[in-house]
Amino acid sequence: MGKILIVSDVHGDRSILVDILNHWRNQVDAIFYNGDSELAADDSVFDGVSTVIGNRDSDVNFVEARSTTVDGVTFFQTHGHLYNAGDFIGWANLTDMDQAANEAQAQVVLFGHTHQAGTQVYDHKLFINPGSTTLPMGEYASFGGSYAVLSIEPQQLIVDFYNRQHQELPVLKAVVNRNQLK
Ligand SMILES: [Mn+2]
Repeated sequence: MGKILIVSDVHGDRSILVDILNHWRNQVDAIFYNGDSELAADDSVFDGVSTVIGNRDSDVNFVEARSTTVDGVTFFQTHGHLYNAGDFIGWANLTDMDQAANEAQAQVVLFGHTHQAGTQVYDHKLFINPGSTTLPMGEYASFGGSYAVLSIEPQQLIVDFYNRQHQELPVLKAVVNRNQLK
């Protein structure tokens, strides 16, 4: 069973990223950071971390998107602005990311950009936005910032969300049967 840490949109708040990584590094098999760090791509905080570029990142050494397979699950990771994720009424516009995820043959899409924590199953894929650690928006902004941990189980994918104090946010928890996914 694999565990994946997912963080996004720290917007220069390097210390919370260090804190989250220190808390989880030895408990997870992979770490995804979904953009808008406003840090350098070669910052040591990103050692062993899969990163992508956000609309507020100036370092062109960040890549636009990645597809990565962990424990038999293929992930499509991108910030979201290059796929119009922010053109939405509600949580996020998923259609353009969905098309790219089809090309990557991904089962899970990881993004950020909207700063709105949540999950959705759409077109047989699980979309996960961990929210922003630092500038949360939308329905769950009152939690003060969030990140997510995905557990890969044989029959299910389980997404748990946490606040900046590493306390679980049960209202955001999602359990998805893998037979719903491609
Ligand atoms: Mn952002």
